[in-house]
Amino acid sequence: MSTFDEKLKLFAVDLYKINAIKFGEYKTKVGLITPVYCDLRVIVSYPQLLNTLAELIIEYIKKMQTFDIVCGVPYTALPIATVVSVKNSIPMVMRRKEAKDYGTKKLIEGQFKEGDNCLIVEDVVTSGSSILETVKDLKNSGIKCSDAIVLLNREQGGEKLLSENGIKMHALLSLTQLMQFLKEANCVNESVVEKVKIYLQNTQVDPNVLIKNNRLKLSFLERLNFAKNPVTRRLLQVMCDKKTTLCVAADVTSTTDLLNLAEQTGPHICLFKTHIDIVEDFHPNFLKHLKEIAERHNFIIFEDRKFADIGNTVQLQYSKSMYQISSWANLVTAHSVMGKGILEGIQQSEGLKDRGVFLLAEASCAGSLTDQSYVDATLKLAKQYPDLITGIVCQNPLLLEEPGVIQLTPGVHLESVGDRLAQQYNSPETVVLEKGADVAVVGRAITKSADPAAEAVKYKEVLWAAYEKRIASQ
Ligand code: 5IU
Repeated sequence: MSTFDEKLKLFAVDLYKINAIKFGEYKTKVGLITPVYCDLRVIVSYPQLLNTLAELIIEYIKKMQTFDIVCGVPYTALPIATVVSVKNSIPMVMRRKEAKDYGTKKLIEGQFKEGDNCLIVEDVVTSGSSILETVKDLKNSGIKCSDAIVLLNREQGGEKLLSENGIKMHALLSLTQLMQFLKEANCVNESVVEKVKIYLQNTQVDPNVLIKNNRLKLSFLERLNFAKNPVTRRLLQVMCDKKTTLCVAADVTSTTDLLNLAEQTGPHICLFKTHIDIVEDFHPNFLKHLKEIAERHNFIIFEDRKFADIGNTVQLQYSKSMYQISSWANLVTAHSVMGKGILEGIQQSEGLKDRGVFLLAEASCAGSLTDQSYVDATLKLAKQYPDLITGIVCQNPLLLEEPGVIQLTPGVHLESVGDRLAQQYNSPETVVLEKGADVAVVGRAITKSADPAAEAVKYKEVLWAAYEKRIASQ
């Protein structure tokens, strides 16, 4: 055994000792049961081991070309990349993962030049998708990426996916080699080694399957077949027929302005989003006019009511009062925080037969309290109501397993980055190509412009071009 391998073996045993590698039955992110679990987050509590890992990486990369900068894949690899950077005097950049604060638009922190060659640092690779997310942001900032150094290759297809995307993966350890080392050191017995081997044979992440099930790569027409909710099917059809993914946010306070806006933007939108409780001269008669315009211009009326009470109250809010939302809006929004009661309440109310709900997972404004576990729980709730849920309102590309579910993203503006009340904007291209939006919500960029119809055409066209670019790229 070379001295490098000997050092690796000692390091592997140390990882086992600090519980960074565990054996038993663990649930993976996608719900599979795995007999081996690797979690390198704990390494920050063992500075000596972090130091050893950085030394191993530095020794390994001596054989490779030189790099201008290093970047760790957030979060676990950040401290690893930091130590590599410090020990090897190679500057580091950091990719932001969390939603940006109001006003800052930077994806990559640190100083770099266009064309700098960056080495990606990662702890464990399964499918390779986390590395690709980081690479995407680096490349968008003009940084070149061709190599990733990783501690452990789980040998589940990540290397292939990465190489198909132009990234060569260099792993200090493969899972098979790790098992061998641990067996030789009497940390595990033969039956555990065998279990891991069988698990690996059965759980290869096939890049082709990943791409096939990825809604972001499918056309709206293809996705129509997957949609279980009748309003979603109609929406997808309208989007294809009119070549538009634009939802106008009609935040105006008089019925005249609202009807004028519907008339002007109607030919260019798929959804017309109202906040009926901000209209000062509301009278039920005006809804007849709105419905007539919607039919004539073939768009769907969407009341952004954001229901957030117990099911019984939501049922009353949805179908009673002077607004009687359920009798004219095919789509509404609801918060997920109250759980299934809201969805049951909407489902069981009187009103239009075809109805759909956009469930809120994330907001566009700075300082919103939603976090990843809230997003995950929202998706789980949505899955339980496939016939009712039209989509999810969010700001990041959701891995919706179901291509028949729509991602709706507000906070879109071509010129502004935000308002004085914490709203944050992205460009139409960014929301479609980077944030995963299917339908984009545009409000004041259109409603406050001198010519809302012309502005709607402009947004429709940029959004549609971005969608076509997204499904064309592989
Ligand atoms: N809206 C957001 N952000 C959100 C959610 C809803 O902006 O996270 I949830 C609504 C509010 C407004 C519209 O009706 O979308 C955006 O309007 P402007 O484009 O004018 O900011």
